[in-house]
Amino acid sequence: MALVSTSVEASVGTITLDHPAKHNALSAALIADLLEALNGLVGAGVRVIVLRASRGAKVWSAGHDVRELPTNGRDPLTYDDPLRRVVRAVKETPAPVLAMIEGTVWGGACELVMNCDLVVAADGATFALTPAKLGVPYDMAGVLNLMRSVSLPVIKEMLFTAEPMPAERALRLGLVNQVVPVDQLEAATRDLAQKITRNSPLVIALLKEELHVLSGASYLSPEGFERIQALRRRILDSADYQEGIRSFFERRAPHFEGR
Ligand code: YXS
Repeated sequence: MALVSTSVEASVGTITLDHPAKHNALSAALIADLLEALNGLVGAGVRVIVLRASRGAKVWSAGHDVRELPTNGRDPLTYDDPLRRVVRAVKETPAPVLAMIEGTVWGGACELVMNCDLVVAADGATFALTPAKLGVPYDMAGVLNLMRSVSLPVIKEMLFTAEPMPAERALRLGLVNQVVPVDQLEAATRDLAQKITRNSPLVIALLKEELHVLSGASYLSPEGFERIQALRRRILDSADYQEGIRSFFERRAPHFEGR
């Protein structure tokens, strides 16, 4: 069963996350369907892609599938992991990807949304970055993706507190482009998409790639890379990492001991 559905109307392709039983958790299976849908819409020549959840969703996406967070010491966020692949795909798709947000967005899904090209949110939406709550040693590619979306103090607050940020505040901080009443969400997203489809798709694809390449022009020494990987490895081997995941399944607050 496909965990996403797609549609095309007037050069705008729409991908709907459609696994409500698991709150659209970004499992490997859902991401495989999402990547296939993205490729299909690019092949169909759409000029804008809207990424949404089903109408009325209380949770847009619950983030990385916690059941797929390895507890055997393997790193859950390496280059070829599903979350890394889908965030790259969204950033590299020539057509702009508009995230249309209704409900709550968690963890890796927040990174996915923050790396879409534009975000239109309903006024009840929230955005939560959860590595510190779950004890997950987020990876550098992910942190870099987040750093580019808002200022350092804002991303530190979101990461250190893991608290959901309301859409209105996200708008003031530049994390989203528009916040509208939920009954105007589809019309506002469609209107924004149509304004884009009227302009040159070649130039828009070039501008998107120029912004992607130039925003990524930052230097990291090999020694700096290795040092951070060593820090992440220690956390993957820590009791806190196991505690974070166990607390989710036991539906209780985690008790981290810093070891
Ligand atoms: O018990 P069943 O089988 O019905 O399944 C439950 C949940 O286990 C499942 N579910 C998830 N399964 C895998 N991964 C998830 N992230 C996930 N979230 C939910 O969906 C079924 C219904 O969930 P339930 O009963 O909790 O629904 P609720 O309405 O009471 O609460 C909705 C949420 C979203 C508040 C709650 O499900 C929740 O807090 N989910 C986890 C949100 C979160 O912390 N996500 C971050 C995942 S880790 C991640 O993205 C990165 C690796 S990181 O952490 O580093 O950012």
